Amino acid sequence: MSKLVVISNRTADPDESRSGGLAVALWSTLKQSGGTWIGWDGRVCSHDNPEMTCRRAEGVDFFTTELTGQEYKNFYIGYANSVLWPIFHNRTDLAEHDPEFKLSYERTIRRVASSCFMRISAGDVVWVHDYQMITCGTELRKKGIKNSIGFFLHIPFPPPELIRCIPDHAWLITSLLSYDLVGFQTEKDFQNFQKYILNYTDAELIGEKTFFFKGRKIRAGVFPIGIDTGEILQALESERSRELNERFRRERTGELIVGVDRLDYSKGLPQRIHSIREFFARCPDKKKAVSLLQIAAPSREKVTAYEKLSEEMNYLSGKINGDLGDMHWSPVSYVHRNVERDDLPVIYRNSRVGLVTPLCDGMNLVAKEYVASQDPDDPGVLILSEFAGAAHQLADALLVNPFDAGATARAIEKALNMPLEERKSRHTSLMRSILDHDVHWWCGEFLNSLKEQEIWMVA
Ligand code: ADQ
Repeated sequence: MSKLVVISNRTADPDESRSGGLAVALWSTLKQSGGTWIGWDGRVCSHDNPEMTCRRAEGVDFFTTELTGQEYKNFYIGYANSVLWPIFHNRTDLAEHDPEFKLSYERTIRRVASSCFMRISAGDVVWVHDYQMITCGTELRKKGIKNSIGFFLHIPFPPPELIRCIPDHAWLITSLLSYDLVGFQTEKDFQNFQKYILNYTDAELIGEKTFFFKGRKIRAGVFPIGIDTGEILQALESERSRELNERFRRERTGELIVGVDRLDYSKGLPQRIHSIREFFARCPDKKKAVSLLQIAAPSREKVTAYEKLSEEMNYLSGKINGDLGDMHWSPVSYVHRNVERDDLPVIYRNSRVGLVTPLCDGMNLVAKEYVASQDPDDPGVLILSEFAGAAHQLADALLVNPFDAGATARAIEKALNMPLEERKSRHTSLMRSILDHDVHWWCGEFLNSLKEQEIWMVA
């Protein structure tokens, strides 16, 4: 029987609450469809021959590998997160170019692809995910895999001028043409991809979002990722949530603004603290009546830029509290850790404003989770960066430019003063979009498009 084989850098750990949009979305998907999930287990081994280990949980076969110390340093910290992530997020200034990084990326993916090869049977549908795995399709094809292989990019695809900053960019991006279907979060990402392909490769455009390259047809498509709304409603009804909700009601005074992110420079966290400071300068009467709860999950702590961001956030949150707070009130509660996933919906529901202000983001699931967690009879207001992919779908949020602290401060003021009727009508419209395009819709759309794509070879 044919199965779905998912390949991504990290797999989810079914026993652990993990932050990270890809793991959250794929776990929801695979729990429903069943299949195989291949990826890194998050550990680094002390020898040079890591093996795949197998485990079955909730109908999913997990095949995971450790990374060697060199792979961790040069593939994961190096090429994936010190070259590709910053450049794809418009931060060429943070990119570090060491030739060893690229070699390690190539070697690591070749090793992972060899392990995958043994687990793929005829008829299986293979779905590769994200920037850490771009060249996996090429490696699988080299091994003779003829199955349908799809690729989904969770992060933005930047304009060609940025891609060109990557040494040997043609090698990297041409690898995307070894897939049968390449999926993006937004139309803008697709347009950037198309511009690159038509200007820097020999591929031809032969139809709408369809390219021809070396005897094969490659389709591209836009598949904005969604959330599992059922999981959120279920979490809200649990005993644990009821207790947490009770605690919120007992202990919190005043209105809460919430931010939930991985601690990543793409998420605009320092700018968010500046906008909160600006808000209190603009609305001094709101002091003691409003505060920001910023939950920031530790992420990629071995990458220098993330270490610096962590220090900056410690400084900024301490400084605003020192400058504006008093013995009974702090403008910002900064929580630098993962929180239990099931607790997030209650935290969102108890927050009058969801402040989601990334500087650059493929989609942003927190924006959707915040809306889906609200009480429809008394919903909170979403403030959303116009630079998040989610802004293309959630036009009824208060859209802001996160670089403009004054504009964000004005949006916070507007959100806190918004009449109930307007909150309800915005919430209804946002919910409609979130329900119509949830994670199961996303997965179904992508896999149906992949299955429809007959593998078209020129004799
Ligand atoms: P991320 O950059 O990780 O995802 P996002 O889409 O917001 O960003 O997903 C983060 C997920 O982790 C959310 O489900 C959130 O609830 C959870 N999370 C965040 N902080 C947490 C914390 N402190 N404790 C517990 N859970 C936490 C990447 C891309 C995004 C894209 C997703 C999915 O960068 O643009 O939306 O993949 O494609």
